Amino acid sequence: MYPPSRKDFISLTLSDAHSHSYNNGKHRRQSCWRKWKQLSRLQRSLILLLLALILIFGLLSYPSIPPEWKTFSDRDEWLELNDREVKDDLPDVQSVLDLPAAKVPPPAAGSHVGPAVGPDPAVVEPKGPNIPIFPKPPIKSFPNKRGPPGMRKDGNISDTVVEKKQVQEVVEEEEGGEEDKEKKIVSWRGAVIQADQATEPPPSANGKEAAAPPAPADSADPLPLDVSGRTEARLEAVRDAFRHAWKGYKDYAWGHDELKPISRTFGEWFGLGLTIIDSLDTMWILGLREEFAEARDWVEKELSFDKNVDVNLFETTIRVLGGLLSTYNLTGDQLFLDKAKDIGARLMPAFKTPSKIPFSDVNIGKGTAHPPRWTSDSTLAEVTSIQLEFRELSRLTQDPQYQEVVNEVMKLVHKLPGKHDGLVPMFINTNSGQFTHKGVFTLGARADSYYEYLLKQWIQGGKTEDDLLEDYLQAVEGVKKHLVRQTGSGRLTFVGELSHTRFNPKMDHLVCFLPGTLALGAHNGLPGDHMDLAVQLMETCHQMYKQMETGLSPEIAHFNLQASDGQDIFVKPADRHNLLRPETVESLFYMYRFTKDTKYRDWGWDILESFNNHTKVPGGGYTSINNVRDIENPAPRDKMESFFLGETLKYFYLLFSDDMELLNLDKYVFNTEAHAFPIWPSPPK
Ligand code: DMJ
Repeated sequence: MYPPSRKDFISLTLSDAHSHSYNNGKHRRQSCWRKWKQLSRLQRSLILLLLALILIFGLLSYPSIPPEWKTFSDRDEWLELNDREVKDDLPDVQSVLDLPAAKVPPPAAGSHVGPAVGPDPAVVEPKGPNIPIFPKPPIKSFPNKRGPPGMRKDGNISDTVVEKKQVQEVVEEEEGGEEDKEKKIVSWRGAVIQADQATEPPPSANGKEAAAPPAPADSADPLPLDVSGRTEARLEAVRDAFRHAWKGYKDYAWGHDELKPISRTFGEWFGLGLTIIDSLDTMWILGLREEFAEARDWVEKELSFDKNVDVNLFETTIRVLGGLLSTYNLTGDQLFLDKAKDIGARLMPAFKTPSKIPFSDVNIGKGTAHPPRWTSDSTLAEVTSIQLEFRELSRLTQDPQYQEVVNEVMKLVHKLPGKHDGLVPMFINTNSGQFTHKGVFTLGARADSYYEYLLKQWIQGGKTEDDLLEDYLQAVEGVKKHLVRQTGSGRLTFVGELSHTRFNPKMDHLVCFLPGTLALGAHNGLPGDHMDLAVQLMETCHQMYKQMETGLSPEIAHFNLQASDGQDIFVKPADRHNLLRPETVESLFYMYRFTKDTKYRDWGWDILESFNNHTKVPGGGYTSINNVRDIENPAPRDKMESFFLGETLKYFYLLFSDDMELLNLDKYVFNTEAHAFPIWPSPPK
């Protein structure tokens, strides 16, 4: 027995490599095996050891191989395949890098509304004695938002980054730092992630380009250049986001209710061009005059309410009636008031019920109304969050019928039994006028805007309607007593739910309107401890974004009351979606206006970046997503809600703007869809 010579071994290998015949191959495999057996045990051990060392070395050195040298993993190939499928369906998909440069915006200076009166810079001091003052929660950061920090600093590929071949691209500056984060482009299966041009210096003023940064209304000293430059860059980022969303809507969904940006088509809900109407005042405020003009044109020539269609009273009131009234107030254009009167009158049949509690649905063509098919109940928030709009319609038309029907609802609810320290059940029956499903209390879905509108109606009416104030103050006490808790570990304050005396530590993202509303109340002279609670809840809502891998909040969060395992927030798989909702940004706007604490702006900026990173779709539009915990594939839901343009982007803009006269909160009150109405100069008749 003797080992094969090196020459034999090489010739064996080469001949194997070139053989395509099964028999030859088989024969050679056998002779190879024979030769292997002919080796001494020592020789075989040495060869095996050598192979093992090569394998270990290979595994250890794999992460440092430059990305372009790596081969695709199965998952990479799968992603690439899926991208291809999406592209095949959508022949015009453009890389975001190929998009034409964003249009230079018209000056936003014309968007000032309301008389120029100095702002109220008062920062509300804690005054009230009632609420337990919880210690401020430590700010916990979630370091893995964009991949392991070590890898990011090294300039290595982060876990959000995939090779160019996969239509996933990264543009990253050599140097680290905050600004550089904003230059990243990552895309995934059709939804993208665009380099944020906003962090670039704003275009120089040449008449057509962006206006100079508005002077801060609350300060005699001009802001330092870098601060004002950043402000303008952030405002421009919001305009860019709006233009991108609008482009998608215009290209694929024009005149329909909502854009489906991935499939590049539209969704219809009521068939009223919801996105256009919801966006009108946002375009006005952002100074997007061209876009506003085309939308106005559509309202004038195409919008008709004379349609045999069932609409939801609440949604149509807050989005359509609210959007038209707000735009009329901002522009003075009679077209919008005429349209508002038309839809307002068509919604009135909803109030013809035995109890005067309105039905949920109205056929605006036939003039008939009905409850949902499965019940004669209406949702409490829906019947008590239409008041600002109907009252404003009465003021503008001098026709009291609108305000009478909605005031009647508030009167009924005010004296109705079944409340729990000011907290209200979620349903009310349209026949009996009584609460149903008693014993369940939440500030989330189905009840949220009841609380919001108690305060806002009181403000709208010049703070004269005492029943509204009484109900609001009682409700806040009820919230503090029954629903507010802190997590065991990070001391995060949250608002849970009560189900027949059982506390459920669950909070909808919708509840994140509450910090803003509490702050607004405190600003209007209500107890200072409302502001303390607002500050704490704002922190929690911020953490609901910050602790998620995508930097975006889930629809629902669960909180941990135990200190033991150190984790404050849990998200159930079914609750991991994000619908581009506005509530946290809305509250950040109020908190910034009343405290001038710039951390609220920075938190808002992080959220805008996350929307751009994980929900922006190439070719136009933003999409809601299914999984805020999966940075690689957040799973687009293919829907851009009208409130993303009507509310979320508007509140971003107002949050970043230094112009405190832009919808001054001492002169305007926002409806629950972010449409602004003037605070009445005198009490209602
Ligand atoms: C909007 O239509 C309104 O803000 C409403 O009050 C709640 N739902 C959406 C936004 O989340």
